[in-house]
Amino acid sequence: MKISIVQKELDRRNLPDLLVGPNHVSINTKEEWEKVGRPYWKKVLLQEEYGKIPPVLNPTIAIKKQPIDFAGKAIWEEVTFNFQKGEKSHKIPTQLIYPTRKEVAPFFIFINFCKEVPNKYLPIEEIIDNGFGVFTVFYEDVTSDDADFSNGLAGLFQETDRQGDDCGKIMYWSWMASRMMDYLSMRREADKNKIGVVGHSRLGKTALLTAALDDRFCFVCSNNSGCSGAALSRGRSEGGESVRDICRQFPYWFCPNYLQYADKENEAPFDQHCLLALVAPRKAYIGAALEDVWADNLSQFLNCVAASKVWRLYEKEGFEVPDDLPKCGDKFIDGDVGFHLREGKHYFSRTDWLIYMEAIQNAINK
Ligand code: GTR
Repeated sequence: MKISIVQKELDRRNLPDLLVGPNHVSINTKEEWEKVGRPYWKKVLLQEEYGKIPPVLNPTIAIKKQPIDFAGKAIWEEVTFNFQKGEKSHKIPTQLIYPTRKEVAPFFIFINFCKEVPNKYLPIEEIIDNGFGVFTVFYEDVTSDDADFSNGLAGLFQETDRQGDDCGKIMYWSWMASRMMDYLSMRREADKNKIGVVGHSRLGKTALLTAALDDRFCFVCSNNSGCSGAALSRGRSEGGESVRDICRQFPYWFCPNYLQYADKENEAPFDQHCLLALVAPRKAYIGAALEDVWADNLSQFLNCVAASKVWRLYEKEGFEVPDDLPKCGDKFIDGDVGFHLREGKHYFSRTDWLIYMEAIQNAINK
């Protein structure tokens, strides 16, 4: 891959070297990556940005069949998870929808902003018509999107005021996606080697974190995730969200340790390529929108290039891209890392869904 223009832009970012582990040890093979590099970057990101992973709880499950809908094309079940910890418990309803005409289907685990089915971000018919199933949860049923850690899952785990590497809300949403994976991988309707995680915006950050931590997910689609998601923080583009901006408005998404990097992203021992690289050698698709300046398209694109170093340890290309900076209409989905830049604003649109499904189908059929 010839990447001189792109490389120049990337060099300007001065990123921490992914292939240098603790005590300056260099990482040269996929075995060294798995033994040293991967655990090291995971530890850094948990300690400094997202917080510790809450321990696994095994829920009890209740299933309520919904009437066959969507022109008879889909079966729909409400699956309620009941988590119990000591005296406390919390119930989370999720929706499982899969094609009637297929015995097993590839699946999206979708952490969503909306509760109803279908909804503006969840085009059930397009998903079913493309042969996929979807297992979705409304994120605030997991825990609220604010600084209150006494409700939902957070209320089960966080007993005192948060400090240090106590996790933020993104980690709770992500934890739930992994519990949905526990369940879905036992269902015969799901092809368990073809389950991915998808989310938009703050939930695109959540999706990326989920796939980074849980290698049962064979792909991730991180839509318009921007700062603290797919976008590199160092050298951000004009108008892009900074670590200071996000920590001021949404400190509760992260662990308290992250706040020290406001205006100091250049001093952080990590950048967001460390997160994306943890997905290797699986598939990662990053979606951007032209008018979504806040999510910093160039920094999301450059991350795809930077993180590909780790895919190459697996003798995979990672991101396959011509030597040019991204422009509207670009759709690079042939590699293990994909990126598209569509027209329009910050949104999870049909266009994004169709591109992700095309990318995944191509990968599955290769
Ligand atoms: C913005 C936030 C972004 C993005 C977005 C969203 O206000 O600054 O990082 O996550 O919200 O989740 O809708």
